[in-house]
Amino acid sequence: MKITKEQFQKEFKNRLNEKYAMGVEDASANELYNTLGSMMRAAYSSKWHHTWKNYLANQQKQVYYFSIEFLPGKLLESNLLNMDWLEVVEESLEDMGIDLKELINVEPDMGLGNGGLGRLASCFMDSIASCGLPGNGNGIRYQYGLFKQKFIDGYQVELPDDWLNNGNVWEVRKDSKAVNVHFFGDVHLEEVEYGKLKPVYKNQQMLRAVPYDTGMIGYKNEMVNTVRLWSVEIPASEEVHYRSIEERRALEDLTAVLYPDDSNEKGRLTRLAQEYFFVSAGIQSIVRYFKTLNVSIHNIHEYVAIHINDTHPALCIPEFMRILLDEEDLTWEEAWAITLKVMSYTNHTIMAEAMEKWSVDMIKRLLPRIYQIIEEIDRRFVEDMSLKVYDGKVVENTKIIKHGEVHMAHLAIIGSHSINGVAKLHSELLKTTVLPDFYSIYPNRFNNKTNGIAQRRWLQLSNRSLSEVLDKTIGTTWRHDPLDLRLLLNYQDDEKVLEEIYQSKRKNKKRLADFIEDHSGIVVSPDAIFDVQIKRLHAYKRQLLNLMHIIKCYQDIKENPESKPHPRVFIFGAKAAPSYTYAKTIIKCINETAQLINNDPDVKDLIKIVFLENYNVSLAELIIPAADVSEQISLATKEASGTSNMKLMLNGAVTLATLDGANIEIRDAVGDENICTFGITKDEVYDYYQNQSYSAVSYYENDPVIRRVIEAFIDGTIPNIYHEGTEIFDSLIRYNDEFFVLRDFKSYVEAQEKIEECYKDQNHWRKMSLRNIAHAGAFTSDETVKNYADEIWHIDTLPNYGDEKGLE
Ligand code: CR1
Repeated sequence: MKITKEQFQKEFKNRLNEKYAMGVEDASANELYNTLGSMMRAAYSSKWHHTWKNYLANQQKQVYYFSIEFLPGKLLESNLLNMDWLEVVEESLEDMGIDLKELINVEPDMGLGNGGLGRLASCFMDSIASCGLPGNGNGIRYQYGLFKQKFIDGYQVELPDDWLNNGNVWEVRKDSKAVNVHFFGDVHLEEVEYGKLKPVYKNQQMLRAVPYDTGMIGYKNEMVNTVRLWSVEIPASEEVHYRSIEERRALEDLTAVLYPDDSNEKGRLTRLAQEYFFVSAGIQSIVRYFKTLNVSIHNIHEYVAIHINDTHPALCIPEFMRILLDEEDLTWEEAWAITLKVMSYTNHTIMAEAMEKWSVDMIKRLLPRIYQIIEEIDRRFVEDMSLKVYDGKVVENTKIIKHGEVHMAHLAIIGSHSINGVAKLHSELLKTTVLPDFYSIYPNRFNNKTNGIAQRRWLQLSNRSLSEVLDKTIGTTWRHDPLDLRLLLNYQDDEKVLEEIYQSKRKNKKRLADFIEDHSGIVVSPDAIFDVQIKRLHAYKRQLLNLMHIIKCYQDIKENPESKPHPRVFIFGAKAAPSYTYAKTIIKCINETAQLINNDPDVKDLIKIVFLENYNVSLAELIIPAADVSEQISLATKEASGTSNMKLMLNGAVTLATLDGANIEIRDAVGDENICTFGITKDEVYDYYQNQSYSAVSYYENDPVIRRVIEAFIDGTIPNIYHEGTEIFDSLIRYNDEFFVLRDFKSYVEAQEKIEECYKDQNHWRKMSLRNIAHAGAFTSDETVKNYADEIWHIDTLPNYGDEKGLE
């Protein structure tokens, strides 16, 4: 999609005039942003149309990625990059006296996800389009995204994220593609013709699902795929039933909010209804499209792959069965064989509380026909297993319905041909520890697909200065093929290159330091070590371990005022689920410790703590390029993969890591000498569990350093945390420190000392940093989605993709 400066400027002015009857000088940043966005959309719409026309003409097999979360962040800049418009637009706007950055600033950060899972889905969407693969997203158009976080007196306060307030230039409402979704009512099976049972419904509630499509533009390849997000409305025929505003509101609530909790939601019924709503709407629209191909429904698996991203869309399985059975008149056996070939599932966590279960009563009431189908899937599974060699215990452990609950992961596994984890260790644990019975039943279904990140957003766009150094040093091929970042290894002894990379890092640190000063009033020096932990606040991620180390450093300085550690800025970004009190307690403690340390003259600016509010994709784009140290310190076995570890490495940060999730693969890629690992291993963790031999209190009693740190929480050293400090103390000592923080404390401190030592030897540090960048190409989501495409979805690019980039 090429455009010249002259064309752009002319068209831009015309459009601004047409939209707002204004000239450039009178327009606000928002008006300019909307003008640019709508102009871009007009420009890629024909490619978008072409892309799906080509898929249709070739009867191309497509994947539909069902995810209850997508976390794209801002789209303006990445769309410009992928359209190959970025430079021309930047320069053209500048000629007109407009700074592109100001337009980027007014775009709302689209936050329809909680964290890693949603962001991964968005990286995949970018990569699928950029690799020319036929794939689409399917999700929910939440009216409110993940809450906005504010700190008041050090406490997290949640505010609504009304992101649609000023409209959304990227989406297209497709009224003609709306479908109806049914809830509640009574259902019974009637013999409509001899031997054929059909469901008959009474008193159902019908809702309208209206799709809003967003184009996913491939990187300079002229392809545009679709993410389809569904919004609820009241169908015209049903209007009479909902006369009061309250009644209407209750329905419209269905797609109003993203549940900001990965584990225990309130409003469970609404959440379950959300799950069915986007699943049913998505599958209906897939089947409707498939029918235009004029192919027998018996062959739908040759044209359609459906991916279940974590268990939230697991109802895909019974919903697809419902359509094949009730609407397409297939037999159970036929329908089941097809469903298995179509469905695949990714598990993203082994944390027990995040394993979804729904009460039988609730599913039965909300989705009576779907419940019948789940029951039948389960009945046949149990029958089948009992005929085979499996003992009763295996069957008991794997069935879908037990103790009045429906186990969604079991449904997803039984109904899919592929089950994958998101890093090598995690996939191994699924087989050996979390789901061993399923592994014994379906050994061939289990596989690994290590996560990846979109290097376009996480390097090309967010770190322009490093990108320029790379272009100058190793050429530009890395922009298409990130594995070429390896070429950088040829320059590890080149002082000039090392210096240039360092200067680019310093520039990014300066940019972040300015932001920190503007937003929190804290002054930090770009010459300090920027030590970064950015991720959701969760006990297993152990932000507490980080805080305890900071307190130790503080106590060391107080005790020994002459000590001269290298100055450090500890940077945090993290939201806690609103109902997760322990996580909120940790936020409060970090904030109060920051108050104490940042204002203590004895510290002489050797330590600063900065907890930036409202961590989101845009903030990550600012922090990551400025990081020196990447904190990946979860308890081994608990972090399925992590993806910020990959983003930070790609930007030259050195990882300080436990042997957890993808950290292990990062270590294998960069080698032991370019990463700092510490902490107990998975085997040690499981040994402790098995022998129940962990005693946190003994660390408290026997290690004076630990004792002094822990006491700071309760003895008034850190002010204003009377209750919170006690809660932390109790979690560690009374409740035996669930995530082995005290066990790993000493080795963490040692690892931190090693980091400091390496940093002080700048030449050494710069080499470590370079090697991290050079090896990060292995962690791109382009590679990850290609593996999904080949090994799970069995999809391919258009036959002529690459010559004509797949288009007419
Ligand atoms: C995991 O905790 C992983 C992402 C993406 C998260 C994290 O380690 O990188 O998924 N899981 O795979 C999650 O959000 C609900 O589960």
